[in-house]
Amino acid sequence: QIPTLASLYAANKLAPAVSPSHTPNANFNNVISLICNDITKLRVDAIVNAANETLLGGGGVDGAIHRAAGPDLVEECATLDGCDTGDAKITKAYELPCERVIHAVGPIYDVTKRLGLHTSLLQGCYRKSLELAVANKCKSIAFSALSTGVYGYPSNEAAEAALGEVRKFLEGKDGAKLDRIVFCSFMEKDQKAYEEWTPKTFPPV
Ligand code: AR6
Repeated sequence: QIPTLASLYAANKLAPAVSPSHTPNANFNNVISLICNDITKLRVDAIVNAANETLLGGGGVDGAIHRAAGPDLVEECATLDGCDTGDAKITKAYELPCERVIHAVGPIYDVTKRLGLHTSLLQGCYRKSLELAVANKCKSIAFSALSTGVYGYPSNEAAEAALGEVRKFLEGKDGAKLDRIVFCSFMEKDQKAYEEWTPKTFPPV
């Protein structure tokens, strides 16, 4: 039975820390939700940051997450020795309403496309983030739209790659260990891309 979005809010599974101005607008296979909101407000087990290889903070969603988490976050990040593109590392969440932050380093589109590596690197971020979530007993995870800001990845291509990789994970051996995967957009172009690609990737049964 598919839980209603209202019941998820009531169960605190997908509750923004402040009154939501948007509710999730899709719910496929009982796991996938879309939301257009500030990811720092989501009270899920883990949120996924669009970081850079230093893991020491930056602009965009990375800046927002570090500002909301407080200075302890960058201190922990500094102990991690950076992170390769296509990979991810996990930290505590400090003053954020979620429990953990997964810092994924998405590919810079132009550079990696020239090498033909853009898709596999972006998908690597999603796969590694899901693996880290499961390894750390997180049941719910919210992704920012990795690489689609400063790193220049076109929203449609990114949504297709992200959803495809998540579907693969859900069909794999650990697929049942997560009960909520949220794609958290911030700009309309990304929201539109997820609204287009979610039903294509998870056709209604
Ligand atoms: N909540 C959710 N999504 C957001 C928020 C927010 N508060 N703010 C922005 N976004 P970007 P990238 C969306 O540029 O392209 C940083 O400086 C935004 O609309 O943050 O992976 C890092 O340190 C976009 O869809 O990350 C790296 O140096 C998405 O987050 C570099 O930027 C990602 O945009 C990474 O570039």
